[in-house]
Amino acid sequence: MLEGLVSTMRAEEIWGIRWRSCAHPLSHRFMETSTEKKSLVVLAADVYTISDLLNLINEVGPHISALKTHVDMVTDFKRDEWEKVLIAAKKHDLMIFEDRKFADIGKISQIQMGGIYDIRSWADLVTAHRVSGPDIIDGLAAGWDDVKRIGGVFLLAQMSSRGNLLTPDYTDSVISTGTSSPHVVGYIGNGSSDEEIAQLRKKAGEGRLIWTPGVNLEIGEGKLGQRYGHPYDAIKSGADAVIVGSGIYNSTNPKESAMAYAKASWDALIERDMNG
Ligand code: 5BU
Repeated sequence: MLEGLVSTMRAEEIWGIRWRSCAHPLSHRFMETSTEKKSLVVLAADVYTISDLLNLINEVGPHISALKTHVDMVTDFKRDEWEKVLIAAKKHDLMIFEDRKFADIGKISQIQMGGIYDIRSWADLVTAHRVSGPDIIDGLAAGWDDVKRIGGVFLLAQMSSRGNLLTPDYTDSVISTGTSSPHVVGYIGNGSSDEEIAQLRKKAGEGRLIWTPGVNLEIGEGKLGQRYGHPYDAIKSGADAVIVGSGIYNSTNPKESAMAYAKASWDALIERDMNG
């Protein structure tokens, strides 16, 4: 109890204006976990089987602050086996962030939160496009409501892949929707570009998280149009978490890599002025 209070105080001190400006409880949960672990790394666990997922979580769990999944990539998915992933995530105090990129109308998105994967019953956070209209967010929130859970939405405000269609005007509309919805925890930004992250932070203000994929300690072009920036630069430019996949799971030593990403991200946060 006292330990919890001390860690809350510490997160508040470290995150400063972000802590004070964000209203969604899951944004505070993320800030607490990341402060405790000194890591702003969200693991993109893009592996294909539940056992590979479990091995990866258990190896790097102490050095990451949330777990990003693509559940429809898991070839041996069974709802009861998936429970093992949930238990492993809980053991390492990781929120589960299903990168489903919902994009349909509100009512269908609500139904898609159920279905085979039943995302609403285990995901704390999901991604969504703004392209179909603002009601998608209420649809997703209704999905969680159907199972008496609370979750949060990350809207795609930018993307890391080259040639994407998320123009600055589109980003403005995303921010305006996000600002007026209590269910929007934050935005996905383009981690490969410091300038784009800085612009997004300026547009988003202080009251939402920005998480950025397209991050690798080796910057440059990735496979099939992916682009990479450095984790330190992403956080320094205004992101609150770096989403890292292959930089960790494809490395010869995932644990050491996770620690290196954690250090780069944490150092940048400490050097960033969070007093506003
Ligand atoms: P990588 O291996 O670190 O490149 O993996 C990046 C992950 O982030 C992967 O799961 C993508 O689905 C995800 N991603 C992305 O790369 N770029 C984007 O703009 C968005 C998500 Br949105």
